[in-house]
Amino acid sequence: EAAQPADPTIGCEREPIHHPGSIQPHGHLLAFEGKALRLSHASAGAAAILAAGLPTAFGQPAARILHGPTLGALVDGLRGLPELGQVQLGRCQDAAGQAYQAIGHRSPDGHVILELETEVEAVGPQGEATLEVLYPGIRDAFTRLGRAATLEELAGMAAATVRRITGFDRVLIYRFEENWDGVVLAEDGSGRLPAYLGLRFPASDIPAQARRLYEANPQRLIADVDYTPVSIHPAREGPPLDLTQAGLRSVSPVHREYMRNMGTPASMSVSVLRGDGRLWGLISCHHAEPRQPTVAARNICDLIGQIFAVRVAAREETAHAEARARLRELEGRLLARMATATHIAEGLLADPDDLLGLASASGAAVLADQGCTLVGRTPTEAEVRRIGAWIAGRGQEEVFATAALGTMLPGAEAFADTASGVLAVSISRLHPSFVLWFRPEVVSTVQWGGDPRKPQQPQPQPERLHPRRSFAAWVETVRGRSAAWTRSEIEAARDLRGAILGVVLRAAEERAALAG
Ligand code: BLA
Repeated sequence: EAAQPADPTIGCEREPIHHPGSIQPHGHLLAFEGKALRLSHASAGAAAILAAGLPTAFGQPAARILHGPTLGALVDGLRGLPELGQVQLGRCQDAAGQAYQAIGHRSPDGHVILELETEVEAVGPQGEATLEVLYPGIRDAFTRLGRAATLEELAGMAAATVRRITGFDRVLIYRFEENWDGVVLAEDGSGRLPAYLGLRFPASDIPAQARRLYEANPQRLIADVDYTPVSIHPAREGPPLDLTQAGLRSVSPVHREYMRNMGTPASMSVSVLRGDGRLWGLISCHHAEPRQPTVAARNICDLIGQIFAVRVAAREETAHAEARARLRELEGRLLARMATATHIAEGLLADPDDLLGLASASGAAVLADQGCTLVGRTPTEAEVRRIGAWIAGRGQEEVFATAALGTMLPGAEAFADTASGVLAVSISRLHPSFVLWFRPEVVSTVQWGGDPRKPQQPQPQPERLHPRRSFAAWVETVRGRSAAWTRSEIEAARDLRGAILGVVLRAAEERAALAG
């Protein structure tokens, strides 16, 4: 196993996984620098493909050391690489007749990197995995993904499609929550590995730097967890090569231990990105034995991941737009009443259902001009005033929203049954005045894939971090939380605030005009 920095103060997130100094053994890696593409790094054993041995080949131009009918042809491809992205440079063979798939890219630290992935005999359904053969199936998947009625159905189709193409034993659609915990939304499996559908995993299972890496590079494969890492030798001393975009990059030993604990000798994942490039989730595949899907099959999975991401984004946008349209109607009615009422509160409360409906709340309150009016299920007036004063004390927030007030305001557990969830907008720039909406506690159970309080196990080797050992479902009862406030509800509350401030301002101006 490659020696990793053994500093006990280095947490999971500090491990520099983008420059491990080694690769997985299913190929060779060469790095070149400068205009002449002089060899600057080579993985151990890469001499098998070079016209000169190491270290003689170091510093020599690519054109001189990549020889033979197929390897020589790669040089033009390397010269023409774009700034970003991997380029498939085709199939090639070394002198011994071993076949490779060649992939080139420019690394963030300015090297031209050539990866030669050992070609595998395609087994199972992916034996047919060329674009020509698979194109009808991909087209079909595209169409079906567009017709899915629910997100779960859409995710299930994506999982089944990826499994059909790759033959992995288990394919999961894994979605990140707001706090980066993850939930298995859909699953398709052969039955050889345990089912994880519906389980939740803590954020620490995929630390922040790994998530950033997966935003930058959407594909990864661990073909055999028990591999021996192959060192990358540099021509001279220097910072380690940046392997952010390299497919052969050796993976974190902590994660390899995690995979062994999970009983998954092979793992492949594809990033699902949001429109803004942030990680939405992963398509995560496992096999009960080592498995190296072909480059073509993996690229098709990458494409499926992208199609899936576009469909997810479209669904989310449509749902949001529909909800906004519905809430705008309510906003319009509330506004019309406020415009004719003597007091804003009077206008807001004329039809309590409209005020409650704006945020799908079970209770609401208007705190303004010393008055406090309550509708629906709310805490007592004294408690509502206390909540208002506490929010005012937090400073100049236009909108405040929480689904777990009890975790923020001491003593709020006492009224969890009416106000675990609070959404509030301030409606005066001068006085602490608010419209507040309340939601009751919804006691729920979360099924975790193993006890999340033990992301790291007691350590037999204290100098190394270890992932937890058990992934047996572990049920937690969650109290003190309401249903979450949606983006459309929060936006509607913000709009209402703007309208109220407009009405107040106009009224003040009118009074001033009368007085003048
Ligand atoms: C990476 N952790 C990962 C990856 C996954 C998970 C999918 C991406 C690599 C891959 O595709 O295998 C986690 N795998 C899961 C989860 C499920 C799954 C949640 O199947 C659920 C079904 N992991 C820990 C702890 C640490 C840790 C305590 O549990 C840190 C000390 C680290 N996980 C860790 C690291 C990586 C990782 C460093 C990056 C591996 C790499 O790309 O080098």
